[in-house]
Amino acid sequence: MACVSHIVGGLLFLALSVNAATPTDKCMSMHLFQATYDTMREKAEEMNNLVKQMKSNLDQSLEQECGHLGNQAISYPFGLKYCDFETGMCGYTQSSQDRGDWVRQNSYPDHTTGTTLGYSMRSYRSSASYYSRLVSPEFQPASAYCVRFFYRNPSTSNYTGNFSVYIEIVFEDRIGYYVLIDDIMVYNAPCNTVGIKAPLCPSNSFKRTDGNTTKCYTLHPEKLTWKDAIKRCKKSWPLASLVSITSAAESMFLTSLIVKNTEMRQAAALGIWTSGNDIMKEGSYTWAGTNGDPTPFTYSNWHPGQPNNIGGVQDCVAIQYPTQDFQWGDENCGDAHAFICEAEYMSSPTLSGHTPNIGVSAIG
Ligand SMILES: [Ca+2]
Ligand SMILES: [Ca+2]
Ligand SMILES: [Ca+2]
Repeated sequence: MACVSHIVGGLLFLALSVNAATPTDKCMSMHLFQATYDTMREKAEEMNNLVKQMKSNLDQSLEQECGHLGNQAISYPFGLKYCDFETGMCGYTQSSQDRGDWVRQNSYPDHTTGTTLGYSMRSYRSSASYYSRLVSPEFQPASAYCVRFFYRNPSTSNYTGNFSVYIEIVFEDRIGYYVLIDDIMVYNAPCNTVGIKAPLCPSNSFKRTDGNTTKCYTLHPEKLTWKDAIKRCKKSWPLASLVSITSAAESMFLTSLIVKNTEMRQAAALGIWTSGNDIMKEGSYTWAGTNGDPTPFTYSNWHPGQPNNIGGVQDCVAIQYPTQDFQWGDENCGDAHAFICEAEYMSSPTLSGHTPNIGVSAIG
């Protein structure tokens, strides 16, 4: 009670003193309060940056001493350094001179999984007056580099400004809204190198051409969770993903592959992961897709009664029911199943937005 009286008294005193003060006194105290507020805010920001810097240093030492955080030291061709930001920052850091900060987040869908199961880097909401920069680690010296990454500005309003990328490599947001960065690929070779511009399908893959599009598929009887299966697909080619089945013809092609493979045929009784999911919105199914842009279903082959979202936790689509045309069911994304990966050849020899050594592909 004494405390409440004190607060009430304090408030009364404040009100009285403001009423009684001359305009000059009033302005002095308001300036004083403004200065205190600014100092405290600055301290809070400094503290926040310090904690993030410490976390980033920890990530870096972990990476140097315990291997690549994102992909457990996978060796890619062409000296590719790939970061999917799933388990760390792979040595990317926030510039200490900047006011705005980048954070590893999953409140917006990422590019790796096309869902909020995956992580991407989100810039601070910076403006033309200050920077928000994400800086790469040093790369091996090379005569040419190819840099490929995905970015999206999730704002629905019409913000203006610049989003610049320098060869050092610095991601600098001055748009006035968040920018998400994900799946950064830096190759020690020009972007038009065969195998960088488009995937070299693994020797054990199966090719299918439909119009201008050629895809290659690989069969994986080993059982992984849905997200780990996507990450496994990306080991062969960062733009590969779990299979998206967009037509009856593609479904039949996959069925023909499964029935010829004993392990896959047996795995189908429990389920074979596709990229289909309703993680973002219950009952609204999309393919994660090889371009990371979720695509709504235009074709489906559900088993009668499926999807039934049993227990409220079935958000990922599996090929099941081998005796009934390999119809689909929804399963718990955390369960481990066999899976099929897919990679798409680029149909056009020139990628839009590409200059010889810097490749930029946009999502969103
Ligand atoms: Ca990611
Ligand atoms: Ca569901
Ligand atoms: Ca189900």
